[in-house]
Amino acid sequence: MTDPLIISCALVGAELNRAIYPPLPITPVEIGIAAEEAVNAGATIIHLHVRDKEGNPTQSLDVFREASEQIHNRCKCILQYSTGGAVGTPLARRCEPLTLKPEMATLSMGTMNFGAEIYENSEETITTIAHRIRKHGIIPELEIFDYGMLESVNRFLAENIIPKRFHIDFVLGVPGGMAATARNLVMLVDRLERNQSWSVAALGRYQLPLTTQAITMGGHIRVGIEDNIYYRRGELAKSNGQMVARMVRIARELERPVATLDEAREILGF
Ligand code: KMH
Ligand code: ZN
Repeated sequence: MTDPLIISCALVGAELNRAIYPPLPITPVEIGIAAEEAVNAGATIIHLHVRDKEGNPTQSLDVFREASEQIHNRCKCILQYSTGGAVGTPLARRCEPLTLKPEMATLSMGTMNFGAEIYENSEETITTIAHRIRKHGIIPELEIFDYGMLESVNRFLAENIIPKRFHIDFVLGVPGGMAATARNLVMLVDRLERNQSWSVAALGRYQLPLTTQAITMGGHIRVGIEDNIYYRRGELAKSNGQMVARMVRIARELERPVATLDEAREILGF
């Protein structure tokens, strides 16, 4: 039987600003409110990036702590910290918030062009972040931007670098990574072990079709402003909650139940 659908919401990311998306949640209070809306709409995982007082991306432990408190005071969810941060964030800084021991954290599985920039995830970087994740008993979400990164997972597993329990997220449509096409998603999923939990996050206009495809394939989904600011062509999304609510409606039509928090924790192997 297909597992209930885990919906993850990526609230803010590191690449956007208010000139691009005016309602972007920036302060810990705004991030807390955005998380509450997303969770009330049906999300069980909040993928978390935070911003400093000027609105710039930061991996500051203090800001992660503040935002996490704001979220936990408002709603119950699995917090998933980003260890990717923004392109160019130094390794030590990327790891900093992990000492707060969130339930989940991301682990990007390879270096890539990221638009005009280079998103650095050398073997040393992956190994260092993976070590911290293991040390704190965090469940990693392996971020797969390209097919070769999926191939690397087995190598890092064999070398005992990444823990045995992990979730896989295919992030498709980054310029420099794998395109967000239906065929690519099928090809990636075909490479997985049968019981491996996976989700898809697709950028921009590909978010809606690829997440809908994942629902039909038995996978899980990530939506949210980090990946897509448009509700439909030419119309900015009102909020993260609005994006989650649409996927809940689609899942309902497709007769795929949406996971409760307990179900999500069980599926992810907590
Ligand atoms: N901001 C990207 C460079 C993650 O959250 O782990 C990296 C990213 C992945 O967003
Ligand atoms: Zn992210």
